[in-house]
Order: sequence, then C-alpha cells, then structure tokens
Amino acid sequence: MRIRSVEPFILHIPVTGGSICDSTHQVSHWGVVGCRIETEDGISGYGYAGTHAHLPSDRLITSCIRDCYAPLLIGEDASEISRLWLKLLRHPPLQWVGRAGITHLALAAVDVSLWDLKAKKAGVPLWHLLGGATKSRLEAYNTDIGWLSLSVPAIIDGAKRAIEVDGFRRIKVKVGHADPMVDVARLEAIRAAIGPNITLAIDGNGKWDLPICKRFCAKAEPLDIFWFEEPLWYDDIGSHAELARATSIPVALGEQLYTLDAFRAFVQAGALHWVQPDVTRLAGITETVQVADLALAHRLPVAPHAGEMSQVHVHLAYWHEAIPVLEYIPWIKNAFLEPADVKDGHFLKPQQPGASSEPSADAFRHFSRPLSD
Ligand code: 0YR
Ligand code: MG
Repeated sequence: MRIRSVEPFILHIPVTGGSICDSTHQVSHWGVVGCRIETEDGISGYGYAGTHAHLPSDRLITSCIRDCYAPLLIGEDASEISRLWLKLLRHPPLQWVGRAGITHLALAAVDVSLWDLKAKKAGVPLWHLLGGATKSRLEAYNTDIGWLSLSVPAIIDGAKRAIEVDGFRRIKVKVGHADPMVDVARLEAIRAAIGPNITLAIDGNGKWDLPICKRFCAKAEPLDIFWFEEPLWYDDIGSHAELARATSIPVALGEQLYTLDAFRAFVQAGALHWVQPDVTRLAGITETVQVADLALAHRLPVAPHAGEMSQVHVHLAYWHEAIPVLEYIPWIKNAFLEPADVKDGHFLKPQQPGASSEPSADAFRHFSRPLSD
C-alpha cells in the first residue's frame, strides 16, 4: 500500500435552508477541505476538515497538505497510520509552527484519508475495522431546528416536525443573546411546546462570560436542560470548572479543542461533563480515539461534534462504548457516496467499505473551488 499521490481539494457546499447563525458564527456554506490519498494498488482514501468556507483560510489548509505533508507521505506504506501520524505531527519544523490550528486541521484530513483507505482495503466499514459495533442503534440529536437566527415559532415548528415525522427524541437549541433573559424566555416557550419527555440541550458557542452564565443557569435550571454546550470562552478551563460547580446543568464542550492534552486539562479540572471531540479539529480519528478513551477512563460520556457532519463520527459512535448519542445536521450528507442519514431518530449504520468520507463525483463537479487563483 505505497502512497502514490496526495491531492488536496476544497468544496464549498451551500447549507440547506439558507444561511444560519449561532451566537458567534454566520454560515452560508460548509467547507469540506481535505485530500485524496491514492496508493500504488489504485485505492483512494478521502478525508477532510470542516470549515466555514472561507477560501483564503481553506487554502492555508490545502497548501499545508500539498507542500508540507505530501512530501512526507509519498512512497510511505499507507497502512502504518500511527507511525505516519506521529511523523507528520512531530516533524520538527511543523511542530515548531503547528500542534494546533491550520496544521492540525490538515493532519485531520490526512489521518481520516488513511483510515478510509485502510477500511476500503479491508473491504469493511470503518466501525467494523475498529473492532465492531457496541450498540445496535445509535441515537441522533437534531441541531438543525434550533439556530439562533430562527424565531421561536420556527423552532417549535421544526422541533415538532423532527419529533413527529423524523422520530427524534433529542434536540439542541442555540443561546447567546446579549440579554440572557431573552434566551430563558425562548427556552421556556420551547420546553412548553415539546413537553417534558424530549431531551433539550443548549449551545452558547462560547459567547458569554461567567457572571452571565451563572445568572442564566439559575433561571434555566427548572427547564431540565440536558447539557449547556460551550457556555464560555473555549480555552478558559477555570471558569468552566467554576460554572460546573455552580449549576446543576451539565457542561459540554470540545468542538474548539485541538489536542488530547487540552481535553485532559479540562477533565482533570472537573470542567466538563460531556466530552465533545471532533475528528476534524483534533488530528483525525487517531486523536479522537485517544480522547474517547480518556473520557471512558473517567466515565464521562462522549457526544462528538459534527464538524464533518457526522459522516465519520457515525463509525466511531457505533464502535466506541463511551459514545451514546451523535449530532445530526443534514447540510452536506448528499454530497457523499454514503450519506450519514437518520431514520426514526437513529443513525443508519454505514455499510460501504471505508469511513463514509468520499464525496461523490457530482459534489466535486458542483462544489469544487480552486486551490489558488
Ligand atoms: C456553525 N455545533 C456547533 C455551526 C456548530 C455551529 O459553525 O455549525 O453552530 O459548529 O456548535 O454544535
Ligand atoms: Mg456546538
């Protein structure tokens, strides 16, 4: 399985339903920024990071893959993923400028490509290669009904459809207005409409500070919030630990953390209850498994963040015992050969060989952006 070529690509895929907002981000397209790695025996693996489709920064990722990683990969045995992962992560000049950010997103794309390749070579879906499934059904929760840019009636409409038509039992709603009491009022109306038996998680996307969070949580506690995701600035371990002690609402985070070490620091500080790694921000499947094992060792549940819109996480979640539930956002699934789809509130178990990370020829035709001007 010698590596013959490493070809980066950039796809910008419009989000279904137009542009959306959370407290921090506005998104009209999702960036699928990654690479195809081909071996001499003609098998190709695909992997990508998920971005906000900002072409100049997407090109930093693809030029890292093309100019820095590809020369380290060509001619290597693609099946030796752990060794190649360390070779790229620890390459001294890249370690000097990297270990997080652009180089890490690029390494995520390479790592996922190598796992996709390995599973294709074995002729099995990734969850099977990793050791087989630990669950017969994997529950999904719906984020797409709860954007901050949606009105309360629109969220209630979407939630009812998700529950009654698509079988979801779990939804997530964004919070983060300048006045947190606006969010309390929104959540009260939503909880009243969905009733007590639907799991309601919320997501602040790192907007608020500790005093606002404490005020908000005191009012939101009676609403049976399943978790409060990214309440505070992403790297602020101490404030998360203080909030976790101050409220009965479980704290969730991880979508903005780049490394195993960052997760360990939060876990050691008692600063989170739900662990939310992302294969597209951690350095791929390799590091996400490390984080899921860390969580398991502390008996903390894991709910991966869908930076790849759950195409790859669905494999990890069916396999790893610490992952009971997975995020569902339908934006880009139809761009892939095997879409990560939900039926009756549960993810379909992937059946095709690989990591479900290969975009279709149609997707490349419609959504490709140039790597340079
Ligand atoms: C925009 N999921 C998230 C949107 C999502 C964002 O980036 O996808 O809200 O990353 O917080 O939990
Ligand atoms: Mg989030």
